[in-house]
Amino acid sequence: MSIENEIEQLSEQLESYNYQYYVLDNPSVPDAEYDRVFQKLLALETNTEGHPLPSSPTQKVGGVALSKFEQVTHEIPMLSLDNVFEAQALKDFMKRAQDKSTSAEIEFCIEPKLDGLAASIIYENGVLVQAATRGDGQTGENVTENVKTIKNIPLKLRGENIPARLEVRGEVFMLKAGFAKLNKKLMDAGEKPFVNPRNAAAGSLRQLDSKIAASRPLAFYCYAVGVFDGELADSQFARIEQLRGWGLPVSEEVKRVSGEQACLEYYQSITVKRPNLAYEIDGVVYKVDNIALQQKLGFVARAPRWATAFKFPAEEAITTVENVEFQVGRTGAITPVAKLKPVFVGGVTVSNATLHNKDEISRLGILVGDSVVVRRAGDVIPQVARVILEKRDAEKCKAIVFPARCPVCDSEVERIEGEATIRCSGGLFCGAQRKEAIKHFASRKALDIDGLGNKLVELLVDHSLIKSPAQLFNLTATQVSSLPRMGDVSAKKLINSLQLSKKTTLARFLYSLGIREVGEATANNLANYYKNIDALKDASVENLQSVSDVGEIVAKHIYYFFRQEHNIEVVNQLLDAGIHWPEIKTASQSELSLTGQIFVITGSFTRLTRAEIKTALQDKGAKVAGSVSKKTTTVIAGEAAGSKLTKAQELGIAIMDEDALMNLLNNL
Ligand code: D41
Repeated sequence: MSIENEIEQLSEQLESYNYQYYVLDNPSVPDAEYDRVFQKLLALETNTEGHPLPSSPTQKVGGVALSKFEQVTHEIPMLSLDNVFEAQALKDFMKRAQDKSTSAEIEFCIEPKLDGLAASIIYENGVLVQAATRGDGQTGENVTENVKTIKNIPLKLRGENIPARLEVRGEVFMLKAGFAKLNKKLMDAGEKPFVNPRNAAAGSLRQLDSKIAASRPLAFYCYAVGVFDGELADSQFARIEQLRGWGLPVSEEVKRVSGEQACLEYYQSITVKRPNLAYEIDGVVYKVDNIALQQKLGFVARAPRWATAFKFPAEEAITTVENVEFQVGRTGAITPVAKLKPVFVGGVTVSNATLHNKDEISRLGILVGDSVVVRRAGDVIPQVARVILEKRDAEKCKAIVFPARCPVCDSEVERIEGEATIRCSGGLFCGAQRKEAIKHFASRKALDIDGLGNKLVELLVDHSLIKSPAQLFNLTATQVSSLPRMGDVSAKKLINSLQLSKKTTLARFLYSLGIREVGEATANNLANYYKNIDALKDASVENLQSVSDVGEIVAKHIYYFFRQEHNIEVVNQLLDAGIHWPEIKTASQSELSLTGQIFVITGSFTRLTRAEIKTALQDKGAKVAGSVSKKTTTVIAGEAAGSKLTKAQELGIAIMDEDALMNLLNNL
């Protein structure tokens, strides 16, 4: 085969891979195979006898750097699009179109309004020869080199009956995910991030260095035809389908419908879909579908009378920060909330916006009194997008001061180093955390109060029957049966299970207190280590860290918890209510025969769970670690043990299977 033929064949192969991947979104070969063919083609093209085809896929990676963009005059001006903001204005538009038609109900082609920038691409004999921005509609900039690098734009069209000359028009935009990644990359490199995907798309398309443009996650969807030489279908929708057939990218959301009702339904359904779309849209475009009717309608000024955009309500608005308050969440996290001068944005009046945490506040550099841009996208909580520094009146602005005590219960606020969030340390005591704390207290792994589910806890708190877990034990059957949907029988049952739940274990009790980061396993370890609550209460941060699995952060949470007067009060109230547990006996030296040994458990077991094995070993004084090191004494290896077993073998550490373990435990 000649070099030319081979180049042609490989180019076609890669084009087909690109089409499957970027247009059909259905990759046909692994990336490695693509790379292999790509490298092979590149080698042939750079060979002295070879030349790249004008539409070669190797052209898609960029390389040419320009000193400026050439001007391009559009052969047919690129019109603009009228906007409407209300359903009534849309109905008027449709009525005007309907009045020019003889058919009973005219059809509309509906497209999502992509939020990017308009561009024109010209194909000659199916090969991409020029791309330009819309500019002012008459002249734009020649961005051919950059557009060629956009992944879903074919350099060569496929299929039948391709017009000898074809200008497609559409929107260049950036996928939401790509935008987020790009901004992270820019910030990591100490550069300024883009404000939104549209600016990012515009900035990327106008890069003079096409290598940079190639690295930007741009995409393109067609929505119109400009110049063409040949036959095209007679409706907007059918033309879009034609373009799709030639391998050009078209939004999946383009639909054809009849009548006003269906048009409004589309708007509703796309509003719901909007947050889940991979790209930003800022409205819906309605186009009279029939081309003959389009021509009859003509255009006014620079916009066609046969198309209009129904824009979503603005998602950004400017207002001022009047104050910053601190909200306590159900888990104790304290969130700064900007109190705003009410402003209409995204279809609703907004007077609060979350500021998330300290890091976000520093990122924004926001002060009380600042003018800010508020953003509300879809149903998400309104956010402060940025501060308008030009509008800052330094005299009237105040720094945001974080509270030292919980605004709800006045407990001390916990600040963990390296964590942006601050938290109320009130736990069971804090009103904001009340419901969650009681739900947790009653849950299966805590006091396991039968019949006291989440719904009932909410009812009890909402009807002011209880404020704290301790008050559960003062409830009477009469009080409980007065609640909606509670009969005498279930009320009595609840009182009975409350009674039964008082007999528990120290581990369950510790877990039920809801100390941060103290889960079931840690509670178990603490109970086994301290044996009684007083010893735990008095333990230092350092001492707490000798407990298995307790590191500095957890130790600090525990220490803090027991330094809060009201937490001690809650614990005492619970003990006074009659909560008790069997004494944990202190093992004598002879029982602690595994003291000083470090075990690692790996694989799965048939007779005991891993948690049970761990407790059994710890009860005998052993430490159980999570990973194998030189310090490990023995590795207990069950079925399907993996890398830990291999490591133990490498380090020459003793290995015990399930039988040997059972032997050990039974004979200690
Ligand atoms: O998605 C869009 N942003 C979009 C823009 C679209 N789906 N269709 C459009 N159709 C037109 C006409 C009817 C004039 C061909 C447009 C635009 N124009 C447009 N975009 C920017 C200026 C004009």
